[in-house]
Amino acid sequence: GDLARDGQLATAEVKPAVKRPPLYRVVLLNDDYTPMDFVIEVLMLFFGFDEEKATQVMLAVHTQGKGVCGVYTRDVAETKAAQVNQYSRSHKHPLLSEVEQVE
Ligand code: TYC
Repeated sequence: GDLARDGQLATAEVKPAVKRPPLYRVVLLNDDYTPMDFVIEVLMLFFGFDEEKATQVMLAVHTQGKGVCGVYTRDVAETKAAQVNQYSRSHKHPLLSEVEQVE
């Protein structure tokens, strides 16, 4: 907006008061023990994948060591990662997820 005209600062333009929040990846880590079917279930339950897509993501993590499950705002990413880790622990599997900031 034109602040000189608005009677505020002598600056022609200001940023609109709308800004995209920082984004965070929820990453799933491979391990040697968690059953593949359990990983697929987690991906469907907490990230909304259908079975085919969940299988693809699981196999990508299995072969590449880690993989992105989704990209969210910080609170959502932290909540999903905590839910995955709690659910895995409660089922006695070592499956872990982490959160990393998107640069
Ligand atoms: N590597 C596991 C197995 O062979 C499967 C697995 C995939 C575990 C993805 C964790 O995030 C993971 N049973």
